[in-house]
Amino acid sequence: MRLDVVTIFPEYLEPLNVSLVGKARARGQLNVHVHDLRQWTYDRHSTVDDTPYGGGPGMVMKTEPWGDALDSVLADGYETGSHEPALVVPTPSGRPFTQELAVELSGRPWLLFAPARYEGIDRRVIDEYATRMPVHEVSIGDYVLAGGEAAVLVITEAVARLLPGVLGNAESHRDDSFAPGAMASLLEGPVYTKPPQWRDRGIPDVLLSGHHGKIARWRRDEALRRTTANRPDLIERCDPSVFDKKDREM
Ligand code: 6GU
Repeated sequence: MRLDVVTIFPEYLEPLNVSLVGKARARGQLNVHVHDLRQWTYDRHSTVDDTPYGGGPGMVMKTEPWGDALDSVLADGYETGSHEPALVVPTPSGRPFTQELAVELSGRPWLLFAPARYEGIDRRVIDEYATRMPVHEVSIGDYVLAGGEAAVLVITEAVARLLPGVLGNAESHRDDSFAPGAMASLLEGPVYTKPPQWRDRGIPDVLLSGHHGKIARWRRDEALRRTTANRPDLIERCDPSVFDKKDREM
């Protein structure tokens, strides 16, 4: 998969060299290019923003740098054999980013990220590229960040770990909270590892019982308990048929 990020803060994307995404790059599973938007400004001050038409607070990112940047990055990608780009525009006004969208994006050969600072990018840029490729305007949650760069890191990590061969164990994401169908979309319960005794704390006996049926039942009870406490909306959204009699006894 090829990833391009156009940003006024290329250093903000340094974490893409680290950990899972960094390793995927080193192995050649991800081909990442970070570009400085100011490369595509031609005035003395490298201006990327201006005041909004219609008035109001803040600044709007200008059409020309974004248009020239995206054209240039697209031309380079096509020349080097990439195809079918999708444009991802992180914005608090976008559709919620979900595991389902992460799965969809992980199936594409080429993602182009356009994170904005300030009040956003002039609408004409998004409308223009939407005539040429799928555009996903996505929000990573109901809070406001100073810019979309942190969201690019979030989305990239969620997508990269779904690529074939990136996670060591292909089973690792089967039971993920939010994986389509996994544990009927319940949150995952608590986990434990050695030592069996730490300070005055042990681990639940059932996990040492070797009884796989009881362990599975315990894990599901814990998942239900945690989901009810932290995300009652997920329980509401479940098809009632996913609950069995023992669930209802909780
Ligand atoms: Cl994607 N961008 C910004 N600036 N703020 C956000 C966001 C994105 N998602 C939630 N808040």
